[in-house]
Amino acid sequence: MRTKADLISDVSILKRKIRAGLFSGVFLLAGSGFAQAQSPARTVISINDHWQFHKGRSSEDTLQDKWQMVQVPHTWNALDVMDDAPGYYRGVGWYKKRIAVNPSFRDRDVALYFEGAGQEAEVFINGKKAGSHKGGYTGFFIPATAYLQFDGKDNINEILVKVDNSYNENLPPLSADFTFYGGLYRDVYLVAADAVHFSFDAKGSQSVFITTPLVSAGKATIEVKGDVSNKSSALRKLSIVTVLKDKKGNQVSLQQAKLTVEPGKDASFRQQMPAVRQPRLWSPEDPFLYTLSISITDAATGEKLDELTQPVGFRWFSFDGATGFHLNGKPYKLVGASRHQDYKGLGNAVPDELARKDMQHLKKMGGNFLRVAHYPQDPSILAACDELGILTSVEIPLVNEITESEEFYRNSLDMQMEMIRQNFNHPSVVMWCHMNEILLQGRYNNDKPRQQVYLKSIEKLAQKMDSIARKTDPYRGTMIAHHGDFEKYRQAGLTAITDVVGWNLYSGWYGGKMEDFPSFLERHHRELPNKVLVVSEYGADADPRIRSFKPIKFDKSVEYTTRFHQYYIYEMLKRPFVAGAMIWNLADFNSETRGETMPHMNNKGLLTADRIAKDPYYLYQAVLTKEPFIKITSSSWIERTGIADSSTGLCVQPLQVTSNLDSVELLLNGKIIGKNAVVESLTAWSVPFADGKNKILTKGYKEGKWYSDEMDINFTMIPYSLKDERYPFRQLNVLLGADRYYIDQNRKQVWIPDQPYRAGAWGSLGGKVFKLTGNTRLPYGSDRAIAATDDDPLYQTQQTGIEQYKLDVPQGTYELTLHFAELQGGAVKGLVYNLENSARTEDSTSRIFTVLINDQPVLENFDIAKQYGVATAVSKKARIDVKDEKGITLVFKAIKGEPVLNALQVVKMD
Ligand code: GCB
Ligand code: CA
Repeated sequence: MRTKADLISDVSILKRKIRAGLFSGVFLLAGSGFAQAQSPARTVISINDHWQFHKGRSSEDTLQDKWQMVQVPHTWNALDVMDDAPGYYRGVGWYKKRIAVNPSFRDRDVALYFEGAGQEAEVFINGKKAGSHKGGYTGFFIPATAYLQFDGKDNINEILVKVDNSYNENLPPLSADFTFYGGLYRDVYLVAADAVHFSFDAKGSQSVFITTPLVSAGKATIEVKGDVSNKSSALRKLSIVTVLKDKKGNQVSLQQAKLTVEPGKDASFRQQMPAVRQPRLWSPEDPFLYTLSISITDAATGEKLDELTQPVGFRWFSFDGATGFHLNGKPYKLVGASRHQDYKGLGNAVPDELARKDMQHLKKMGGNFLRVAHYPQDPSILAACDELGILTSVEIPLVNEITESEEFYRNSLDMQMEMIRQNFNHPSVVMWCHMNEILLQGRYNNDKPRQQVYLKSIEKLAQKMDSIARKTDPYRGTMIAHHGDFEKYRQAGLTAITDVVGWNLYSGWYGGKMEDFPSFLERHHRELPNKVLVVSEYGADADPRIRSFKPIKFDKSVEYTTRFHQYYIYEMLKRPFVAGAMIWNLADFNSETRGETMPHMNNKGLLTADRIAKDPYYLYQAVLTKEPFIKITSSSWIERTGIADSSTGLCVQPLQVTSNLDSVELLLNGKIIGKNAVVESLTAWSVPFADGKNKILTKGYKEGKWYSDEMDINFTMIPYSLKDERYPFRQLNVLLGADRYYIDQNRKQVWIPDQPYRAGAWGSLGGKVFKLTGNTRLPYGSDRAIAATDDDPLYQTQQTGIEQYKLDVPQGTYELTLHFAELQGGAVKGLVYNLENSARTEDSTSRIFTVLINDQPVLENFDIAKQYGVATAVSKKARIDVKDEKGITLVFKAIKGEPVLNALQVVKMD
């Protein structure tokens, strides 16, 4: 991985693009998150612009140049989570801004609304503390009236926000496979309401709660509850008027109720709306939304004092241990993904447009479900799910472990209540989830009695959360997501608590083999037949730059992961008792502590971190969409390379197509290669590629129509013999000790696996593929992040004990680059997700060697670790004139230990 400076330009370009509207698709929403349509009764306006920001303990660092102008959404961790230095800033940041408040707001009740601040916030208005909030993933009001200046030239007010993302043992999340970004990373609003208004809820909701207790095809009932505040000094007689309208604006139900509120007090109301006959039901296929407008009017004058609009979707659902999930009376398999909220270059400070786009990607794939994991996300996400017809579960970040303290419990329960109240009215939500893999970070392993106490504390907390969820919201299901240790969770009592039991399963990735997956499902069904089963996570990493024709577990190739998903989804589709399949994850996301081929990233996304589809995305599109679908799976792999066959001069490589048609054909440059049956949504051909452009067309037929996909593949042929006149030798890029291809996206170069030296061609002599001793997970190479490069996979594999490298190139001038990294030695931090204990101290290997190029010593007494450190990229470039028929020979002479070579590139210069 590289350093900050390189990244800054990317981020600012992206930000500029976003501001220039490049990403703003047309997308109109009824109630898009927190913001409300303006009404004379309530003004809601963002105050995202022109904040002054600085990092540090004290706000008194007032040196002007320390403050930097930023726009909200903002995080201070957009860059430092990607650099080579371990860790990221977890501390205090200050945001300061002056706002002019409309003089007319003098008679109103004003509050600030923060959609989210990571992870704790204190808000000061004109120098006085106005409020605070704990927890990075839910919104909160800061009542502001008492602190603001409304008059004359003093109506300029200073807002100062202290935000803190330091570790706090009493605040979830404590540890997790994602980054705990700091900052004001979601929208901030100013809300000005009449003195009488729907309460500024201490739990951050709109104080209006809609339920639909009975829904059928024939009729739907609606109940509305809420809270009203009277900040005026008089007793107020009010009427609450609730109107439900369909999409065309026709009124379908109306209710009014009287409410009297004492001065300075709050009062609650509850209304039963007249039932709606023959409601148009909400479903993924037809996400029909009604709009509920609820207003407070003065009973005497009829003046409208406040008004809110909320979406209403009529649907009913149920869960069943044998038959899974049912929506509107029909069995309904939930298939979708989880989403983290960050985006390439932006951290978690992502504008609403990009959040909504994520939901469009999920919908387009055919997904009908979003697991909002591992924490509540921006309000625009659930608003988009309501609109698009994506069912959801939402959870709080109780991940891996808990702290057994009253404060931790209180913060957890507060978060849960905020989550439920803030997201209550979204028809898309069907489950509240309490925890994720809470037993992963085992504690007290050497003190069993203490461990029992810890496990009891977790069970008690889970029980409590479950009963609170049921009481607060009787119409939704509850869930906990566990990791794949069946016995552990059952014994801890955690599988008995919720309606839905989620399992995060990774057989065939972190451990075991894919075939263990169905037996786990069967075991659950046998032993917990009444518990609804969802696979709350499954997935495998696909680094979009890594391809393999011999895919193997943990090689990070897109091909392995495509096969993994094909296997998993079909095993789940076969079993009606599996209610849901939740892919981990919709998009690649940041996890600062991770190493592997793309350090700091979790590559299990169906999309890249900038939302480019990887092969498994298309596979799901074929599996899930009803309309005929056909797609060249690896359509993003445009630059290919390979070695020519000695007789034909062509290079045969597989090409995969995903489709929901029964059979499809493949044509290369207009000539039929073959017609294949599609098996479980995939099929492949061996395609004889020629040097240069190869036109690929695939097509299939259904009910009188052809469906097709096409692409051009640029193939760079490597001659079988380097002196073959048909393909004048140009360039060769070789990865040693690897069975995979690496696509360097910046330089548009493809690196191919090494071969043992073959006369007339090229290859290594002596040595063996580097494999970490005692590691059962990695097929070859190391998973350590490599410093000083973006091309980590170039350096993560090597040939150890190499004696020679020979290239039988024709005469000419060449540039030869040798890439090295010492892969072993020192302490390696473990990653708890790798289940087997990956933390280790590796024996340091000392190696000193000399490299000769055509008998000339070019690297003498080369000691990689000593000169550059372990896991650091080193490249050495040399120019060579080949004047005879002997080509290039590299000789590696051991002085101490074994010589190594990680990658090699040779380019013909003339
Ligand atoms: C899990 C965790 C999730 C991780 C995922 C992974 O089980 O719940 O937070 O990101 O595995 O990729 O390891
Ligand atoms: Ca937002």
